[in-house]
Amino acid sequence: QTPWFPRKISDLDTFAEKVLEMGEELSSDHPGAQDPVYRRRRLEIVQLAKQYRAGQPLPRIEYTEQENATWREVYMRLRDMYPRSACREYRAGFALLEEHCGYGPDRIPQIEDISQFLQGCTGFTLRPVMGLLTPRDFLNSLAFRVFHSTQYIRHHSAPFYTPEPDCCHELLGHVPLFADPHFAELSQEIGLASLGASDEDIEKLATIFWFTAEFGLCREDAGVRAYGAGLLSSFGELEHAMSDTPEKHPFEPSRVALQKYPITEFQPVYFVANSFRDATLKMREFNATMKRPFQVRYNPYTHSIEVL
Ligand code: H2B
Ligand code: FE
Repeated sequence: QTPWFPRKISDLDTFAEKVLEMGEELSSDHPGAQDPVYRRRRLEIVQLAKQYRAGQPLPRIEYTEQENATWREVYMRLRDMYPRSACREYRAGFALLEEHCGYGPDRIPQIEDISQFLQGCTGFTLRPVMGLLTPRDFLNSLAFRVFHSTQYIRHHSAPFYTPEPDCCHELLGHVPLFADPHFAELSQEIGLASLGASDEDIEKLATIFWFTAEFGLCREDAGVRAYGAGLLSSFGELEHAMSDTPEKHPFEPSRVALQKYPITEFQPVYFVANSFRDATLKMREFNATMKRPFQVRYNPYTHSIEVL
């Protein structure tokens, strides 16, 4: 029996209250777990995500001086590394965001502005989210070119660490690449494959997502560069990934899908794509090998999934 999957963009509203952990509560190892002011603030922000419905403007958050200061610290440190570590498409997207969406060291940009801008680049839009979604829900939304973005920021006591996605990870790690048409296509390709997929196939696709959108490397004339958000939002791991310490293998979906990985340490293995275009074509071939008794197509005019 085929697992349920969203057919129209408003179906994504059903994910709003379904978060894996740290939705409204923090785990005990979160740097903000013992700080009541932080917890109250985070709760205030995630409540807006919980109430959000498709089609509404995204919540605007008036960030505090302390929140903007944490952003500044992360931003300055990472921005210095992008010229020699980030891939060309990332740097192009980042420059556009600086120009059009208020990216800069002084304050946290607003996801409403970013979403409007990305929509004009690739049709990608953002939705606010309370925390970690299940891999199935998260991947399903990519089929609609929708990316779920948290809006709270990590705790100020640990600006270079977060155990959960926060706005630094989303806005500095993920967002710039959604301005690139080929990366957008690669992301949607993974999303479309996840619709109604078996649990086993979801695990494979989540692993592929991990080694592309989160920790992917790509080849350029100048050498190997990063495009994964987990690298581009963490200067420690970005440095590690650029070094000769980890193993690097060519991106091959059937091989990547079976690779085990640690989630709390630097990755010992990375995969290098030749280009987003090439990775998309390889994904398409891989997806054709997955058994699913139907085909799907996204209709951008109606924002809905057609089942063939
Ligand atoms: N949820 C949220 N909110 N952000 C993510 O980046 C994310 C997620 N990543 N759920 C997913 C899981 C990813 O690690 C894969 C697909 O498992
Ligand atoms: Fe991420």
